[in-house]
Amino acid sequence: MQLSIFPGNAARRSAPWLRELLAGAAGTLAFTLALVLPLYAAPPSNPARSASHPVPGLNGERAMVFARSAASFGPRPSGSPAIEGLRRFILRELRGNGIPVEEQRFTARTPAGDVPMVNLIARIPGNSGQRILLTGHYDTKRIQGIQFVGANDGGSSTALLLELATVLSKRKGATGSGPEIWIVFFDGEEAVGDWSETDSLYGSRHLASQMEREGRLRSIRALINLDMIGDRDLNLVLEYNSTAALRNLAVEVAAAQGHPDLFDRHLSAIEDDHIPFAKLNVPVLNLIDFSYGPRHAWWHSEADTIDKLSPASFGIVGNLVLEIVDRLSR
Ligand code: 1BN
Ligand code: ZN
Repeated sequence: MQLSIFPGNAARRSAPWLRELLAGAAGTLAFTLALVLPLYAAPPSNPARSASHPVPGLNGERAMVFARSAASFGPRPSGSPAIEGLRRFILRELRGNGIPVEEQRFTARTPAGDVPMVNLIARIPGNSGQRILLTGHYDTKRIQGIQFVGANDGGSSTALLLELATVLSKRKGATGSGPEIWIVFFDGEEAVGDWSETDSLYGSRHLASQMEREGRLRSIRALINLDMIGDRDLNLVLEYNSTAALRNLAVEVAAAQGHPDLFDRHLSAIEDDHIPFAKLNVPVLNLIDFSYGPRHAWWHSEADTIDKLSPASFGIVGNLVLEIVDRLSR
């Protein structure tokens, strides 16, 4: 097996930027440990694989390696050198797998002044005229006085989107039938100051208003947003702002895949990157685990580190998303 600084195709690149090298070295150590520790290296226990609708290829361990790499860049607020390093990592992974990616640059007016931001949009072709958007954020909240690395909050969405892009590009590559799949890495999900309608969701607000201007919203069959889905103690919010039909579909698919208790029983509203699209009547589904640690204490804290995540959680959410995409593509 190949040992590398970065997983996948990035390993074959030369002379990376120093920060990436340092960050990558941490990834190498972790990846090496994964190889020598049999318990860690064991395949994820993933009932979805053996359930009625197997989805070959989704690899929770690989997503875990991506999350470790993302977190190893350290705090990655919008406009920072660290988020630029992660962006280059994401671009190398996607382009190295032959997936075209657009860098959508814009300037966000924030309470701390103008901040340059970049959404990354990977496109997997489809010929039905419809689109499914799989989205998540790759920035982390700037929190003064602590080393907030956002392994789950920012890292897990980045990681699972990378894994889904890899799997979907291989699965759909041959035919290109069905909807076009966009894998969108949003910048600026986090508020710079206190969360408000104008200080949050910069990247998703930018893409939603651009698509509205261009008359492209009607082509979106669904937008599925992922956030904080790597929690080793996984349970997902039954999210109020999500479109009821998609929320019900997610619950039904989770049960069919052997996870009848994956979702909460009661509805809770969470503001996240699906909101700007929901406001424009796009069908949306927000998949988020919002009970992170005892009394949610790991959220936006120094405790949001890679040891709180598990490959099994990535496997469960990844297979759930793939099956929903399949059903919406029929
Ligand atoms: C999710 C992760 N969010 C921020 N980091 C969105 C959010 C903001 C959720 C405020 C609840 C409250
Ligand atoms: Zn956050």
